[in-house]
Amino acid sequence: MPIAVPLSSYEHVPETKAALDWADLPTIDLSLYDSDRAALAATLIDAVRTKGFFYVTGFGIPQATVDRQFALGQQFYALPLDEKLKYVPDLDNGEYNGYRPAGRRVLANGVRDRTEVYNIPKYQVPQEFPDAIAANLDEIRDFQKLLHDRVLDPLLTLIAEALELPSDYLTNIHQYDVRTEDHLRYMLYSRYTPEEQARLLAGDGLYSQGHTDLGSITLLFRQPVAALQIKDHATGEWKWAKPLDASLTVNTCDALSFLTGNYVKSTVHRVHLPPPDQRDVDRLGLLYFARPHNDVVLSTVPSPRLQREGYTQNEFERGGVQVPTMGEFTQKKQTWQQKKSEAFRFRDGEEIVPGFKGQYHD
Ligand SMILES: O=C(O)CCC(=O)C(=O)O
Ligand SMILES: [Fe+2]
Repeated sequence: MPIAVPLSSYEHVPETKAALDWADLPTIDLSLYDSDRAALAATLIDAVRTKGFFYVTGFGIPQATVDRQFALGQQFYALPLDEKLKYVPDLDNGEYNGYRPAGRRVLANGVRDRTEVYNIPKYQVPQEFPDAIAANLDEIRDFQKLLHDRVLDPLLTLIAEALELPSDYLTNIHQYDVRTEDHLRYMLYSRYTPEEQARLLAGDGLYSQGHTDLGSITLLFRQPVAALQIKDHATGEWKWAKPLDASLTVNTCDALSFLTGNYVKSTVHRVHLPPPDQRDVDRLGLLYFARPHNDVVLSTVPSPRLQREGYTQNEFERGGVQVPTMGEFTQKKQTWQQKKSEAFRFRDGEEIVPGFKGQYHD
């Protein structure tokens, strides 16, 4: 019987004083969901068309609840490596729930990555947990459910309404009570040595290469260590995503782009070495990856708005190839992105499924 472990409260590091080129991102204030739905839907659809990243505020989850999740993540990463290694899934074959140790990727100038990932799926997926997590599992489940109820369902409803689909069209294929590939993630980017930092900065300076996420929507909790950068769809410029109080940073991803005939963009983003005043801290992230049900075929949805605007086919349909299901696409892309690499930009440009290539983005 696991013993409940008292969690120290999580201390966020101070914000950077560096003058960075911040992205100008729209905000969706979900406290207006009941009073100003149509305006919110219009702002949101424009955001996911033109920016791909946006802030969400007013979702009604107290910061203390969020900070408990950061504390749990911190507690997990404080476990001895041997203990964490007991929870590594078959990463080379696309399994991802559990622990992914650092050092599987080669970054600029041969530096090995220092990024650890721990993924916790929804309750339907069997998983073994270390005591520190098992003792707090009810709270983690409640948090996953809260994210569905307070954030994902409203956002998916707004997107469906903007596309002139039935309001529940997208929530019906993203149900909390259906087993899916959704997961909560604690992610730790440990600091690099000064010598490694210099080697990274002599190259592209990146912790992780420009990429898109594979599901429908990714939720990223406020992370005071500046590192996330996003690529502006219109100008192609990279900008820093500013940590904004009491907010989520949200991006739309591959599956939602497929489902909307590429009307919604799959946002390109990357993680850069933080500015000098935050370079020597360990950066802990808290994320939730939402994905449609595994049996959903990723074909363009019958939206009057998409039909009017001429977005009736995604890359699979245009290419006349078989349209994958979410389950097939997940397994293939996870396998592509998780393979242990011995070289920088391993497998760049490789076809993941007919009609879709795995790419790093500059
Ligand atoms: O750490 C971040 O800010 C983003 C992480 C990310 O892009 C990912 O895990 O897919
Ligand atoms: Fe990502």
